[in-house]
Amino acid sequence: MIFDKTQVKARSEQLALSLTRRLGAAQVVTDRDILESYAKDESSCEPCCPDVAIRARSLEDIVATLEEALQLGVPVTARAGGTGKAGGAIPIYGGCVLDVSRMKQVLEIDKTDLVAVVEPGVVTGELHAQVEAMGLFYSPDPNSLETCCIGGNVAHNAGGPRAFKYGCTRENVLGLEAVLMGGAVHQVGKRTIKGVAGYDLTALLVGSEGTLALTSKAVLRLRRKPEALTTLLARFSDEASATQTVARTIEAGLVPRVLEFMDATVVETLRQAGAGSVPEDTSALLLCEFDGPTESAVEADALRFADICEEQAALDVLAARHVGERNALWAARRDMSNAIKKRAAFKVAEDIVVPRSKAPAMLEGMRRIGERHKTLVAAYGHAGDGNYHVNVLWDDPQYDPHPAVDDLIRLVLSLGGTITGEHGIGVAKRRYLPWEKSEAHLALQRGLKSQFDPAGLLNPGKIF
Ligand code: LAC
Ligand code: ZN
Repeated sequence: MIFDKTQVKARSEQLALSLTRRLGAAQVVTDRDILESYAKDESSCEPCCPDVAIRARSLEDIVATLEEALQLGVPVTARAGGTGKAGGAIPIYGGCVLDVSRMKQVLEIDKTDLVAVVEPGVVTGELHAQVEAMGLFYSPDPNSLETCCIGGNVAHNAGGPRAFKYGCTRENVLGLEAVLMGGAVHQVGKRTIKGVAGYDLTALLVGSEGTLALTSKAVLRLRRKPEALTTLLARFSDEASATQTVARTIEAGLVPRVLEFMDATVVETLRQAGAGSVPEDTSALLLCEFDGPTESAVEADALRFADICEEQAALDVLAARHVGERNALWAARRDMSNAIKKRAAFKVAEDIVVPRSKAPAMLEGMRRIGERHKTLVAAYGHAGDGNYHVNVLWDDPQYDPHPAVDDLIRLVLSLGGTITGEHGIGVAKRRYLPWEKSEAHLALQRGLKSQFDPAGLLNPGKIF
């Protein structure tokens, strides 16, 4: 559905008036300067300013906003941390941004049921700290964990390095309180591990990018906090040895919680960030972590991993000697997306996935694409999952990166992969969705969208 921005603006003024009456002026933002702060996320997609923003503090505020917005025909884009990488939180037709970042309560942490019930504005890293202080563990760890929120993690099915062992957000959400456009509230899913009562709408809503329903509460799966942890850094003089090591590690039945790959350009970026001393002859790195109940179990896994690295001609395997070293490594890795941005004037960041067995072919193909299109290409990411963040970097303002990115996407699909592993489609990857999914399949997906949101007002212009 396409919206006329002038009409949307006029209707949004009505919405601001009616919600000022219902919620009070403090929660309704119409000041242009503040609205600008809702115009973009952490993608390179074109910003667009909303006409009004509502700062929700409760379920009732979300319900009121969605009731009035449906009545008046105003598009609503939900926003929590605003850290998305595909433009999902950008209100591309204007209208209303529903900001849930003030809904920050952790409502419940249950040590027996191993669940946490949280509001959508809870910052993921803050939830980690809170549950870890109780000996518990919430595993999803998107790299923006210090600023991203559970609401956005749910909307995008956020991943992160630990997804290799523990799954992405979807594998760790048991249930949701979800609000439909128009304000109907549904309790979706369960608070038990098992449960097959009806269709699995939790799985559908997680990753639906705010286009089907909005999250007002999430029931999250907790685990016991692993007592032991070891962090290893393996250096390789070529990429193929690193990807072979990933394959052999999995075949050996090892389950590191993290298995991250960095290519030579990324290694150089890491070096510039001052994260440990990485010698110049390094063409690829694997960052690997094992966690478990005891030091001895973790040590045995680490030794087995080191053997595999040696068999694949690793230059060396270093264990982080102390917490400071581990933290420095992770700080640099977590900031990699920003650090790479500084390597060139412009960048496009892709989030592709290939079957793990196809990683060598993907990296080789990626290099050829870089040469053919005369651009620097850097890859890093969650090698255990076959999920690589491939960055196309260039300096010339006249350079058009699309042919290179198009070739990359063709390569990924030819290898049986998928166009996005954890960042979502948003606006950034809409162009490529029909390359991966048939028209008939997209029609089925659009049918789901119109079942949930017949008026097409929830986050319009995203995904399709
Ligand atoms: C990362 C983000 C970009 O893994 O997903 O760094
Ligand atoms: Zn990532």
